[in-house]
Amino acid sequence: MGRHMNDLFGLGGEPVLGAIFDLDGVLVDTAKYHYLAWKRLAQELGFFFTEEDNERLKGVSRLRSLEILLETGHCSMTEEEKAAAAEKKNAWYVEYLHALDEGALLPGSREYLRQLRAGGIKTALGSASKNAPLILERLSIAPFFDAVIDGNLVSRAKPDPEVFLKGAKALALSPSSCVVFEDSAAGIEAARAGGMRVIGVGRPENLPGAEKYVASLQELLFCPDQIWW
Ligand code: B16
Ligand code: MG
Repeated sequence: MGRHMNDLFGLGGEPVLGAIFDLDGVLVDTAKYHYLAWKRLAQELGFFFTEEDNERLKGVSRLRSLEILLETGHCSMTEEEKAAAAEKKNAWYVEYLHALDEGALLPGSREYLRQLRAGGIKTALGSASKNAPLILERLSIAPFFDAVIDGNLVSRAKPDPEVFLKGAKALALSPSSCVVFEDSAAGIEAARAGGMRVIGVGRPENLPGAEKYVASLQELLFCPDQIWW
């Protein structure tokens, strides 16, 4: 018997026709650059921001990240000061992104995208980052996406499902025929709220609610001769 297209995801059930990928933490490791920039801001504010503190910022919007940072350092700012501080952090982050090369792609990312597309699966990006276009371009992976929905196109941050619903719509697919790949708890909640299937990238204990978990996309790769269509 031939393989089912869901074998590309290791999922049973209804056929999956579209895959929506979170960017940071799923396809690419930009967390260290976010961390460097937030740590620099904390230093300016007079406190040390640890890597452990930084875990709380994953998948969270830029402004919310700043608020968490301020909470950590017991600092307060006016809305204007917050806007300026977030802009300053972003300028540093963008500066660090210039050092980004293909080595920042997480294991299996490029090959898995290639295999899905070869299998007729539509692909979209669903990221909170306003820097997603720059990152896709630096890593030469923009051509692997039929649609890119990022922080520039959404008004409600994850766990609101807006980013993924817009992704499914851009692919002209129903949410239930799409699977979302996420590395953050807020992202998993968002995908489920949108009626999508979810594969968690990371440990089940940190990411409740996904249908399946992988440590990286590499685990889902098929050998080319195993694809039947
Ligand atoms: P930016 P994702 C998220 O990307 C990051 O995980 C999160 O740490 C970051 O604060 C957020 O993007 C906003 O990013 O400051 O570049 O607009 O995981 O949703 O791809
Ligand atoms: Mg993420």
